[in-house]
Amino acid sequence: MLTTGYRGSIVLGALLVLMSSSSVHGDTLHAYDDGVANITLGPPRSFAEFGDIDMLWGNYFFTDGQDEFITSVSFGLGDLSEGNNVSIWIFDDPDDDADPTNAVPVFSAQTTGMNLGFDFNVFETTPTLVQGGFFVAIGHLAVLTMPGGEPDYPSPARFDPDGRPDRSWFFYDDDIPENDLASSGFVQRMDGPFVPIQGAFAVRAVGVPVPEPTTWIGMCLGLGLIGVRRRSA
Ligand SMILES: [Ca+2]
Ligand SMILES: [Ca+2]
Ligand SMILES: [Ca+2]
Repeated sequence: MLTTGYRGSIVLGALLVLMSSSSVHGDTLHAYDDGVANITLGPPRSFAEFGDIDMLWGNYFFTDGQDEFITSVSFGLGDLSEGNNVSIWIFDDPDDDADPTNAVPVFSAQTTGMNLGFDFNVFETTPTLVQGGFFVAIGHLAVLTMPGGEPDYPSPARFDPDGRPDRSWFFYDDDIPENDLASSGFVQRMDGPFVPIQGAFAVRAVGVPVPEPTTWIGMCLGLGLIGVRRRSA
């Protein structure tokens, strides 16, 4: 199910937020959306026959020249099923080929999120090492079966039709196999044949460059000298 909305009055504010957040102390903000992600995506009504649907959606990024620690993940949402539970995932891709279906989970956490319109939920991660290509994704169980009541058709994944679609992916299954994404029941890149409107998900990550080995050696030498000076004082 696709729904659209447009609020031009806050475009400028969202862009200013994007600009200010992209220059934080040399950290790298990985993002494909432009700050106005005005489309949400959830399972089509025809999927109700399968029961509740586990969803995973996210973006494939490349580190900015050297390994990075991912320190936060931010994400826009549409409407969630009851409980507002989401999971945060970081996968490192061993072959760095822009295809996350063989990527390996290196971080996951459970939290709750909200539909904040064009604003982002922010989750501080345990600093997580990624090398080259990596995939950052959000998971949510879309509850389509409600005994005794009307089915719920949430539309939790928020994306931007202006963002490059060939780095965004989504997955459906009754239980997403995070350890083997390729075996998910439904896998689609956001420029694939089953995508009615292409775009990039509103999923971002902040990466902090890992110091080069020479820098580490320099730091250790510096610390050693400090220790020597303190002992000799
Ligand atoms: Ca946009
Ligand atoms: Ca990698
Ligand atoms: Ca791969």
